[in-house]
Amino acid sequence: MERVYIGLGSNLADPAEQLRNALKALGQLAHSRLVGVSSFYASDSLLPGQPRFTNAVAALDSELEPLALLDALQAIELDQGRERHERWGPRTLDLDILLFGERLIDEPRLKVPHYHLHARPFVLYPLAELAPELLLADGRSLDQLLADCPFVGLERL
Ligand code: A4P
Ligand code: MG
Repeated sequence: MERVYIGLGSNLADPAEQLRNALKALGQLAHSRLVGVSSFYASDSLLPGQPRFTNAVAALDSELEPLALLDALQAIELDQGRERHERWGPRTLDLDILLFGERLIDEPRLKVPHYHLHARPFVLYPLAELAPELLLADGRSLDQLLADCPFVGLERL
């Protein structure tokens, strides 16, 4: 079993519903147990001209290997994308593996820690709810990252 942190993001018309559906799917993943979910946070998109995002972080204990988990997350993304496609256009559910135990992974399909982790408030603040004492493999603490990443533009829902 390894502790995995997953970043969830959506900017569809009802992003919170997207996140709730994704969390339901994560709760049903084989060989895994959903052990924590942060609050939901709203913030403007980093890409100009896009609707606001809703983001959250989930903690999962999993026996899956990293690439098997990535496959499962991409299946969830596709599933919800396809479901919503006719009504709201392209898929906008994003599931990112932020951390996978202590592992450092550098494969074409999978880089862990995810680059979203280090400077994005909509990742760091929800993560801090679940793992305030977290230490990264490079020796930095989550506290240090938070100190360099002010709670600006983030709305806790
Ligand atoms: N991949 C590599 N490492 C990982 C990992 N650790 N976890 C690969 C998940 N996937 C990983 O993913 C592209 C490829 O990354 C995958 O096929 C996988 O093999 P994707 O989901 O299609 O693309 P993405 O995640 O949308 O791309 P990217 O570059 O992460 O997008 P951005 O630039 O981060 O934009 N603003 C707010 N407020 N909140 C947001 O969540 N998100 C974006 C997404 C922009 N602005 C935002 C937010
Ligand atoms: Mg992604």
